[in-house]
Amino acid sequence: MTLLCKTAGESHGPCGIALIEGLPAGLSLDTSFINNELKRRQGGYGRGGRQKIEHDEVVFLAGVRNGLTTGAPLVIQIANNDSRLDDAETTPPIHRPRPGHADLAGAVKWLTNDCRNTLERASARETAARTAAGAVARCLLREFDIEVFGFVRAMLDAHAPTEVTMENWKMVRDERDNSDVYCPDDATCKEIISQIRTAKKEQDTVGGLCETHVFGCPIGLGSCCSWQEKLDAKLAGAVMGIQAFKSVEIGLGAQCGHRMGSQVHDAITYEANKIQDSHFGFTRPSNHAGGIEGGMSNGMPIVVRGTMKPIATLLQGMDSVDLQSGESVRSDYERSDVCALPAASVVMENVVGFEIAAAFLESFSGATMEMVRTSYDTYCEAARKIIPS
Ligand code: EPS
Repeated sequence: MTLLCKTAGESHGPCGIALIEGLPAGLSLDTSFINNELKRRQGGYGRGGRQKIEHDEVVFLAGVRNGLTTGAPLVIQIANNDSRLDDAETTPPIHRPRPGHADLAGAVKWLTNDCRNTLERASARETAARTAAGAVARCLLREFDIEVFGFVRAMLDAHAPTEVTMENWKMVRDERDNSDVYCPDDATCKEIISQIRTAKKEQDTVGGLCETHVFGCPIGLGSCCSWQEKLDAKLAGAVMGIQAFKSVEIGLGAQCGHRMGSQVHDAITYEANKIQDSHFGFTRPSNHAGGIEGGMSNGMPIVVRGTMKPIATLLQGMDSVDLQSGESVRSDYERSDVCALPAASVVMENVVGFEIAAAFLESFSGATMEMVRTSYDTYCEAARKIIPS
């Protein structure tokens, strides 16, 4: 069964919901891990007042019994403390669309001059539910020693030089966790914090670049057979689907267009003594492909980067049009964040995790975790015999 997730909920409605279909029965859900991802998503320097009100935690409404999935659709609820959708005084109609937000396109699409319904659903509040769903999927990945790690790589001209490898990533993760902006490099953190401060002072906003690495993927997730099954295409869709993301890259990404083939492709080596690893002994001295070739994982770490544009709600406003009068006005302002890049890095880490889990279950399906395990083990055993010994 295909692993699917739908979310529902308005930013100031009673709750956010995620419905996940296609999980095998018997998966143990690590609630403290899932809640910790939600907590990290709420954090990061640059957030506005809303996160002081919310305390995101999952409630499993369906599909779980005694901490184990049942195989039935799983429903997660995350309560909104700031629930006031029907209160016209605190949640008034919005007639002055914010450039860069969904306001104008949504108002026209749903044939209204009130942007409220659009912005409530377009809000990045939705990413709480998506993060929780991704963290659930990562509980499955961890059973197979597949780990996902995301962080903030860059903002404006500040760019962390940190190299992330299979060997050092846990140490880099500790550095990230000690940083207010989820960036593992100290000097870059300071620059990023100063840029967020400047943006705040100037009533402006700022975005940046997030990066996610996946370790331990076996060779062969995804498929080259049809474009719908390509792992890179799925990852790109998932990351581009995060509010405010405007570009996605795998490995070298756009740099591929600036190099010759010999400087892009990763030579193949075989190390029989590493046959037990998830790459089955097929190693690479470089990873420009970002762990994906022909739409399939190639055994190297998967590396995805996503760019978040600056948040569209500017305290200084921008030139816009009043949808009631047609007059030129400044755009509306609602309480918002100056920068949600650290939070976005957590969202990205988890949506990437979800797609990897979906591809994993596509390859190794089963009604129960035991059946998935058997399918995975059978595959690994056969893959280790590709080169006759
Ligand atoms: C958002 C506006 C702000 C953010 C929100 C995304 O909400 P509010 O208007 O209630 O202050 O805080 O993000 C979240 C609530 C969240 O949990 O990430 C927007 O317009 O996208």
